[in-house]
Amino acid sequence: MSVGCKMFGFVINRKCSATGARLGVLSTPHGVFETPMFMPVGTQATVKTLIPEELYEIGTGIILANSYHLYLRPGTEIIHMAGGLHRFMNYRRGILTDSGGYQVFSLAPLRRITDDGVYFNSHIDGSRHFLNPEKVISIQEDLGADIIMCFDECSPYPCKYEEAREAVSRTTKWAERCLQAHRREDQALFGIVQGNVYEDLRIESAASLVSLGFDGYAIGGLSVGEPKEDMYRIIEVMNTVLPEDKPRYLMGVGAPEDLVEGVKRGVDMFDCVLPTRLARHGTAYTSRGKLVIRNAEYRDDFRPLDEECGCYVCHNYTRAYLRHLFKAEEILALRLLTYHNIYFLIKLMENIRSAIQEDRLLVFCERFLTRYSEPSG
Ligand code: PRF
Ligand code: ZN
Repeated sequence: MSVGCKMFGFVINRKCSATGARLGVLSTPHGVFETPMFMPVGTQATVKTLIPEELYEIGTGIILANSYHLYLRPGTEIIHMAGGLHRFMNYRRGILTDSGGYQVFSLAPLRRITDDGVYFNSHIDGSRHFLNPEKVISIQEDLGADIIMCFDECSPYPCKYEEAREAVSRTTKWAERCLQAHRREDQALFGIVQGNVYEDLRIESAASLVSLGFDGYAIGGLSVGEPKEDMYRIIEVMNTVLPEDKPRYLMGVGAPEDLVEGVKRGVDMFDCVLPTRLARHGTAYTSRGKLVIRNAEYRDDFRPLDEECGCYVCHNYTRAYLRHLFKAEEILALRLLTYHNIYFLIKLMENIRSAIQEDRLLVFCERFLTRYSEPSG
C-alpha cells in the first residue's frame, strides 16, 4: 500500500495576500514544475499536431494522457513493452494519466456500473470491457506516468442528490482500493473529489479522501454543464477542506477565464482539451478574446493573431495567411493555431505566477479579464 510517493514533492513558496492563490513547485521523476500550471491534453499519447520539441519550446511541463484510450488502443501491453509512455511517445517531461473514470462515463456506450467496477463497450469497435480500481491502477502502472489518478464516478449534471451521494460513496470506496493496489514508488497517486454541486457531499468526499491520504487531490465532476457560479462556489469550498500542503488539480477545466478564477480559489493544476480542440476548429485565443480565423474580416488583415503574443506563430504569420490556410484546408493551419493556443495558456500561467510572486494577482486578473472580454480588433 502506498504511503506517499518518495520521488514526488510539492512545496508552496508564496501565498497571495488577497486571494486563495498559491505559488508552488511540483517535483517529479521527469522534472520540477512550477504551479499554478496548465497541462495540455495528449489523449492518445500525442498533443494533436505538435511534436515534443515544440512543446518544450512553448514551455510545457506536464501533459495529460488518457488510460481509457490507450488501454483500448494500442493496448497497455504495447506501451509497457516500449518501456512506458515517456519512451513510447518520446516525451521527456512530466506525464499525468487520467484513470478512465470520466471517459467511461462520457464516451463508452452500454455501461453497467456495479460496486466492483464498470462494464462498458469500446467506443472504437464495440468490444466488451470491464474496469475496476485494481485494473485501472495496474494499467496506469504499466503506462508509467509520473502522476496517476484514482478510478472515480463522475455524476452528470443535472443530478439528483441521492444519485450524487451514491457516486461519492462509490468513489470513496474505489479510492481506498486504488491506494491499496498502488505499488510503484515512482508514481504519485491523486484522489478525486466528487459530489456534483452539493456542498455537503463535496466536503464529505474530500474529508474521506484526505483521511486516506493521497499525494494530491483532484476536483472532478465540474465543468459538466453546471452554471459557472456553481463551479466557482464548489472550488471555493474545496479551498477550505483540502490540505494546504498538497497539490490541487481541477480536472478538465481550462478556459482562460476559468484558469484565472480557479487560481484565485487555490487551484494549482488544470488540464483541458479546449486550446487544442478550438485551434483545430479555427478559433484562436487572444488577449482581446477568441478570434475566429475563417471570418471574412481577416481576409486582408496582416497583423499577427495576437499583437501581444510572443510565440513563433505570432512572430512569423499574419491573420490573412492563417485564414487562407484554413479556407484552403491546409493542415499547417491546425498546427500553427494549436501552437499559438497552447503558448497563450502556458504564458497566461507564467504571468499569473509572476503576479502571485509580486503580490499583484488581483490587479493582474482584473486587467486580464476586462481585456479578454472586449471584442478583438
Ligand atoms: N473525473 C476524471 N477525469 C475527469 C473528470 C472527472 O470528474 C472531469 C470533469 N470535468 C474531467 N476529467 N477521472
Ligand atoms: Zn501567438
